[in-house]
Amino acid sequence: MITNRITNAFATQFDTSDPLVVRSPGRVNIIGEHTDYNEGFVLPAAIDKAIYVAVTKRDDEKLHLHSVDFNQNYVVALTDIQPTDSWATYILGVADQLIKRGHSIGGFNLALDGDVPIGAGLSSSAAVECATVFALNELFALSIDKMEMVRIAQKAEHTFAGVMCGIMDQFASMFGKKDYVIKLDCRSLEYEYVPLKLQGYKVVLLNTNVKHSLSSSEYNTRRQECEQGVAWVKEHHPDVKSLRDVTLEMLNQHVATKDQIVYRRCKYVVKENERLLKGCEELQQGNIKALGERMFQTHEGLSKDYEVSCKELDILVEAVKDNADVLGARMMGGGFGGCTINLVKEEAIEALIEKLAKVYKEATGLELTAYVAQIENGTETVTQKEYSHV
Ligand code: GAF
Repeated sequence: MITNRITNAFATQFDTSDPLVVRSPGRVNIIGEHTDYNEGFVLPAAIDKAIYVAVTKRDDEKLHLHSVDFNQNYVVALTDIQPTDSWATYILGVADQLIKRGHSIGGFNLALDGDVPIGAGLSSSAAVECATVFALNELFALSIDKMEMVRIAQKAEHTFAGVMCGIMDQFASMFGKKDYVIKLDCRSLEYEYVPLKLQGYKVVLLNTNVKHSLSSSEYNTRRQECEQGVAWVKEHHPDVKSLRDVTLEMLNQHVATKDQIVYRRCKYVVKENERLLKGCEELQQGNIKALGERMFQTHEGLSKDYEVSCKELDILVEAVKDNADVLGARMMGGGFGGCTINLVKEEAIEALIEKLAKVYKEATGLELTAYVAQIENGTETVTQKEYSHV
């Protein structure tokens, strides 16, 4: 168990026991991709793969960090925190945000472990940030509410990882609820828990096991392209603040004439918001077949218009398109690698994975990894009882 492993590693590294242990999960997103930073809607859920941190206070003003996975240490003074290109940057980013926002923290020991695959589009970085901010909030009794913790985690990603992400990943990790997806309005931050009732179908994640290096630079470029589209519409409609307020008609009139690439990006986002609202209604009505079809449409848009897919993801979606046991499939998260999310009939999962692994290997030479995702609670403290192995 990871909780045992992390507490053992903690005791070995820091020569002290009984740390506070916090678990923060990765996430899936059923539909609503690249809509969060456009003030649209998303439909994510926290899953049963999670990051764990174990923390204790130190008497000095230093941060002593240890990654169990990498078997590496990182030590820095509180006054000297800088971004790095290692796993430590997400933790340092959170500490930096806390300090900048005037929260009083001292030195601490922190061990990091977990089973969220890195680079799989399941938001391992958001999970590290959320686990860290939650743990430090407890450790130093900072009284920060959950929504503010989400903002701190998101800002850490912007400033220390350089990805100008929206709020979805950190929100889902922090606010997840067992067996529910979250319909989040990324403009007002109002949210609703919707039961994920899949009637004999399961959420299956197929990991391409690739992460193309473009992912963060292209992500930031997409954000700018959307902002450009909004700026052009705004010249004629001053009330428009984001793509949330934009219609296809506005895009046809004011953006298509200026730049076809920006037009296609914006068109995808406007349509995706519509798909999410309809797809969420369908989920609530139990019409998951219709929701599944929308997932295929989302993939088409992400691949052709938003251009954040890649050969490996397209192969996996194409391979299940005409399979009666798969209601829907699409790439998930930022893109350029990572996982596809699939709604698959429970009895058919094993055979499907076996078949796809062969197809994928033949087409790409790569191994396919598959997970059946369970929907779990968001960030929480792991009690002493849960991790004690005596
Ligand atoms: C990444 C980002 F971190 C999210 O904010 C979101 O934009 C997602 O890509 C795409 O929907 O996971």
